[in-house]
Amino acid sequence: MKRFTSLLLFFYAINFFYTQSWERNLSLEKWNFNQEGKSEILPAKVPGTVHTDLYYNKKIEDPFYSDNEQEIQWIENENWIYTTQFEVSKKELNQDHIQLQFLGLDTYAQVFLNGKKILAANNFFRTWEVDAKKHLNVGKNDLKIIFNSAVKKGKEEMAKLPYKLPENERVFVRKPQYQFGWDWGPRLVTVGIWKPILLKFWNNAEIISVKHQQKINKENAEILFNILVNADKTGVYNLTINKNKKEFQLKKGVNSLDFPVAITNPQLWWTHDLGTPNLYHFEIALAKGSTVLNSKNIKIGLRTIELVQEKDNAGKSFYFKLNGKKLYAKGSNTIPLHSFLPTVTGKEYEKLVGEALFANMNMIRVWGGGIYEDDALYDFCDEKGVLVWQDFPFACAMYPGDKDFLENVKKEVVDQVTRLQNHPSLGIWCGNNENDEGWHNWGWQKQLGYTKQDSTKIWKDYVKLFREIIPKTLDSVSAQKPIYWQSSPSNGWGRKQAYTEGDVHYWGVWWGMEPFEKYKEKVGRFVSEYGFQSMPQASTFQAFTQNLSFEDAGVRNHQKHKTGYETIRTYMERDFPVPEKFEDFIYMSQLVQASGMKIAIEAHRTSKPYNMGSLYWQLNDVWPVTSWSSVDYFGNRKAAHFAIKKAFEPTLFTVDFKDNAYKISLNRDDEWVEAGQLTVVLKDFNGKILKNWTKKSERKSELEKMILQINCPELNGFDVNSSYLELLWQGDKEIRQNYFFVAPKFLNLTKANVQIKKINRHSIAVTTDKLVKGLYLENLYGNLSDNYFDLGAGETKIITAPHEIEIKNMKSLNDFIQPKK
Ligand code: BMA
Repeated sequence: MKRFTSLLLFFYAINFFYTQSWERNLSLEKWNFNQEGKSEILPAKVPGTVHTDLYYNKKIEDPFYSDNEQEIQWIENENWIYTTQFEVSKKELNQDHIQLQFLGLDTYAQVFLNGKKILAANNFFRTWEVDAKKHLNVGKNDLKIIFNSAVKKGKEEMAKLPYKLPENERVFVRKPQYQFGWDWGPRLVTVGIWKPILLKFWNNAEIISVKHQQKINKENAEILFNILVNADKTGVYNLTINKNKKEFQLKKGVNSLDFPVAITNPQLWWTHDLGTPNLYHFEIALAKGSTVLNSKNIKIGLRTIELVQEKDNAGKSFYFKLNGKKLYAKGSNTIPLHSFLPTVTGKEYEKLVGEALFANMNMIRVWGGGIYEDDALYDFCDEKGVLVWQDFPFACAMYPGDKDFLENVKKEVVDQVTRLQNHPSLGIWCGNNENDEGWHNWGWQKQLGYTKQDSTKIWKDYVKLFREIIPKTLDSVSAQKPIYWQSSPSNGWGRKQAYTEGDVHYWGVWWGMEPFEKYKEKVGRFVSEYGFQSMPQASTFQAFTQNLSFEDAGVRNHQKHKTGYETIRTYMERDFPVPEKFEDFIYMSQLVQASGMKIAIEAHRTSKPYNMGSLYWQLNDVWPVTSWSSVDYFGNRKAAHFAIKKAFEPTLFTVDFKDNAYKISLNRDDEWVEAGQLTVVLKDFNGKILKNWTKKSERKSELEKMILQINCPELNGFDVNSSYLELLWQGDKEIRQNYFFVAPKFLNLTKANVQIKKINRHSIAVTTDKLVKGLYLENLYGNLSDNYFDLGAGETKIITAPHEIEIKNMKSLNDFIQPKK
């Protein structure tokens, strides 16, 4: 972050000398804060939050530790004042235009410059710009921001309505909804300056925004830039885009300039699995004569994207076409990276996208209870070829429909769509998360005692917001028509249509307590959520408690689902041994989650093209917690993450047991295979080969031709509890997978002698004398290339890591299973 800041400073300095516009980052000044009505003034970190500031000043304990969360709820009801003093030079004050730009204020902020109120902000997601010149002095200037309690504001608004909207005051407040508490996150309703404050100087004219449209043909493409320029003086100006230069006669005020740029031999932007995510870099400079006034850099990816919904026998398709090619979406849902967003650095976004890539994902869904993400997230997705499904930040509730609220949302949409629309990774915008499903399926009308009139009004407000205001504003701001989907999911998981059209959040597993096997039946056209919780590794628990026990207040507080631990236990009992010790229970909970995710993803992928997308819930965490994540708060990959990676591989085996036979087939994203051989070996746990089957294909052939069927009588005489199938594909690639006939708790596993040999600092070789299942290697220094894997007797597996490997502990399912006599 530091390096980033100095780079920024360097950039500002360059701008200062060569252009007529520059910015100063006021976040770098010395800031103080205090609680309104209290005299103690403390240093503050900007950007930041009041919670982190109180913590850095030792006024509160670590909000994430144990159940400290409960102790610090008072903060949300107070008002907080942030102040700074900054110098302005004579030269600076001589500039024609000086503006204060607030890139993110959380949320109800009254801003005073030298005692004059210059802004009343009321939306976390908006950016604010104020003419400051007339209020500034040469020398010292005072900036003061009073943050009013968002909770109190929300409650005031709530009291104005004759009915109660689900959920609580959060729906009245344009602020990340997860901060009010979620089933994986604490309630930490912050206030503060969450993004930098800039002091901008410009003369003559400045670029306000850059949008673009694309026309792509085989041999050439055209990018039609649309650039908004605010000119202060009429006259002739010129715009340069890379090497292309054009003159424009500008009028005073806002000018909309079109600037086509031709591209020969266009290289398209693809997701990483379908091709290369090619990007074109453009520098756009506005000049008067030879003086550059203002410049902007953007990266553009040439691509088309469609959401195909065609009627078919079952209902309606739901899939994306990227550059005319069908895309099977493999991915996850992301939530914000932290409860305190300003602590998140670019590096962490890089890691998040890195984990998506590690697990073979080509899409992430930025979920509606969070935020419009940081530029860094979309930049990495552009670069790495990952599509983004972006929800507008509304979730699991109904929202008000008064004029002020709607107007506020409209402006928010303008700001955010303007900021994000050039990213090739941004594939689809979605109105909200589960509001529609909630309204039609969660019984709010009854619970909250609505009259018919109330219901009509609330639904009308929904329609207005999500079917009119948001899509219309989105369209009007976008240079190219974007894809808009009104709500995710389109139908609740209890309804038939959920599986025949649109997208579905299938929560029969977990919420409905249905067995994992149900994943095979409940396959929708595009499953945009499904998931199962697991506990994070012991070291993550140790970050917030010293007492690893279910009775511990911290352990309880770091599980936000009412029956979370019981649900994990119930599923564990079905298929796995249930260990006594807390740390072993953690390990087993991860295997349970991994097995569920494997079943789900395989069910989805084998249903292709009926199903064309599988986004599990959820990739990451906002704090250390037991949740549905596959990577914990500290970045540790859970067992599920490795299982997901394998299930999302471009080629995988699937085994279908039907009509007394095992059908073994290859599943590939491209629907055919090169010449190769399929081998199935029946082995016992000591590595003895009991039987084998092969199928050869001489030529490139369709997948259907590569199915190997083993009829049950062929397995007669073998013990299914003590043997397994080793599946091997040798073709363009070599792929190996194991298939077990029974659930882990029925396997006759025995103690194995696992040996680890260090090859060098970054790699080890693992061997075993007997089949070892779910082998967990606890590395002192972080994630490994594989973990929680099975290893057959006599096999060797090489494990690598970019950092040091030092295995301090091992666990496997073998440790927990008593062999049947
Ligand atoms: C989904 C999400 C979240 C929630 C998750 C787990 O439906 O949209 O609201 O955290 O379920 O319950």
